[in-house]
Amino acid sequence: MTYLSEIKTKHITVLGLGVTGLGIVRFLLSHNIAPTVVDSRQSPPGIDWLQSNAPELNTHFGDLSRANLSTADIIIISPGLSLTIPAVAGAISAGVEVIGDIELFSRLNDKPVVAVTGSNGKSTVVTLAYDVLKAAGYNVGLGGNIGTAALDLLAGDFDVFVLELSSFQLDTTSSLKPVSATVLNVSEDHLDRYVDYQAYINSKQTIYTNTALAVVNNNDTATHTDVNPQVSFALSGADYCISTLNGEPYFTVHGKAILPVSTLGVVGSHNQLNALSVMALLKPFDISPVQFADAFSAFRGLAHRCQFVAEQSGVKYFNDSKATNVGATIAAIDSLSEQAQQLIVIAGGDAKGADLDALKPYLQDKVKALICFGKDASALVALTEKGHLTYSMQEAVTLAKQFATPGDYVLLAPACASIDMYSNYMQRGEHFVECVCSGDL
Ligand code: UMA
Ligand code: ADP
Repeated sequence: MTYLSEIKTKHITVLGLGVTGLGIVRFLLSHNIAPTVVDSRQSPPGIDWLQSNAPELNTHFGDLSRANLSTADIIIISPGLSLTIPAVAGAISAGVEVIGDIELFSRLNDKPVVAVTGSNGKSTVVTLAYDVLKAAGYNVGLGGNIGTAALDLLAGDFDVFVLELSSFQLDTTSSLKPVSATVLNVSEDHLDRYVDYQAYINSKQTIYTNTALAVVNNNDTATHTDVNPQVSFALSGADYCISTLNGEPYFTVHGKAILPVSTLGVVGSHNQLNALSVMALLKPFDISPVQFADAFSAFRGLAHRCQFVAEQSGVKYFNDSKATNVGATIAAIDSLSEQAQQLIVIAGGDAKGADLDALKPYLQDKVKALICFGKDASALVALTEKGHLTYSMQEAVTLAKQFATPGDYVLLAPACASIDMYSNYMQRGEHFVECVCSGDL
């Protein structure tokens, strides 16, 4: 690790003390590097850990303009902070090198990395890829935006890393050299952080820069690249696609049927696409059809993603609280409406500046009622005459129960972030489950 000896002489500031910041601080301390730790919050999430484990470090919590960021040699910034924040932009103009944790990881790591970005499906795809690699006997490190700071993985004895990368993480990364990389899909998200949609697409595209294999979604031009070699996935007409053999649909690679789609333990065409992308991403590894089948059949999906909650009086309830943007809500409506008599959708929260109009045709054709609450509820209600405004999850679920008749599905798929009313999407999903299952309703 020669880069480590190089930075031992530098003044390093870790900016942000959440999951990422703590991962960076722990890593640096384990190599006897003592950074300055800065966070704009007076009491950042990692403060207790820091006070117990490294009280000797220089810290600044609060207003970033008073943090002397320009005096650092290197700032390692957390993804929740934009490079355009004046104090950060000022440091960059003053010549300070600003990198993210994935960049530091990439400068130090010499093991193969499978890298995944996209607006939707990232966590599902990296988890399934992890499961397949495990089934094939690899010792796998899974991290990044899915929740484990990448630097927390570096000390482990892994053969390969599977990293979920957000556009925020990609914006501060230039040395990543994945063995395979994909932009799964792109739809509007995070427009509160990017000047426009194209800037968000450009950010996602940087995952391909140094990859040995680009994996593109044939049906989404925003995922396409000139980088070669590349393979494509799509439900039909791609290198990795679905074809029918003796009347049964098969996951198919370059025209050769590999394993039945029915092997996959999760439903919905979006999950079939996710499985195809996993097969494509793992092309550089020696994975047999049996190993794919073992992992695919055991996969039950992740919590808060189109998760079945309960059946009451012939009505099924699904929690897709992780549908934090329009694209994910469309995928959920599309997938569940294949089975439901009619769908009642609960949506709302913080739309992060997104244009919600893309939902309109799906609400028209497939949805009996759209029940909304939260910051951008009015904008959602205005999309359809089937819209109803409420003021809480409890009220929304009560109304959904009134509308639902046997055979209907009630789906929480907010198309928005949860931060206007909840700590995170998990808390929102759990509240939905509580409201659905509570006896008083
Ligand atoms: N913050 C401040 N001041 C600071 C630092 C952060 O106000 O000085 C705020 C940020 O604006 C943000 C929040 O604190 O609202 C968290 O930011 P952070 O950078 O400290 O976040 P971490 O705890 O390090 O978690 C990050 C990812 N979060 C974000 O990018 C916002 C986590 O993804 C990721 O799991 C973790 O690193 C490990 O890699 C979460 C996420 O919401 C799940 N990601 C977005 C998404 O998926 O849409 C991109
Ligand atoms: P991410 O990590 O990108 O947020 P997740 O796997 O957590 O992705 O899924 C987020 C949301 O997107 C969920 O609501 C899920 O149902 C939906 N989803 C999963 N895969 C896809 C896909 N391929 N296309 C569109 N939506 C998807």
